[in-house]
Amino acid sequence: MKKVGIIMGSTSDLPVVEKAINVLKDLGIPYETHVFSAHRTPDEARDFSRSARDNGFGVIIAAAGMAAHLAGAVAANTTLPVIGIPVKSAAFGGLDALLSTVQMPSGIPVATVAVDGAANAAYLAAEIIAVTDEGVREALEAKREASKADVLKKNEEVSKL
Ligand code: RP5
Repeated sequence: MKKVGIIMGSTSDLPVVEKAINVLKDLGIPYETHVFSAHRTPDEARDFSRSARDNGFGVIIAAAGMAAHLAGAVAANTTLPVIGIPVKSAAFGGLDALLSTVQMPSGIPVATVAVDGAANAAYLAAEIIAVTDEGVREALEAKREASKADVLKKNEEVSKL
């Protein structure tokens, strides 16, 4: 199975990124986690991105806050699908990171999830892996069924109030 690369601009992003790690663990998808900064370690970020396909990755998740150029810088150096997580910081409620991540030029897409939307980044990565992996497809479908059963149960409880 292809691996998911999870990279973040700083260890300060880790509390958000952990939600993505937990989803991938739960679905049994192999992943690697790294800290690469588009600004502080641009050479390492570029080298990782350029070699990612040959190193067995199928998709890359990139999380960054503030002037969040990491996902775009990764996308510039690979044709693997790149999913961006804009991370909320003290200023602007994460709008700065959202716009920096989502506003990519034509031809270099970054599939951007919600601010701090790390769980959905992992689910989207899983859906990409599931295009060619039957086991992951089944795991995703089981998750959706469990989520549906949970909401139906809550509906029943609420309707008795
Ligand atoms: C970004 O700047 C990182 O992704 C992080 O969200 C933000 C702040 O980084 P630190 O100053 O906490 O290392 O590059």
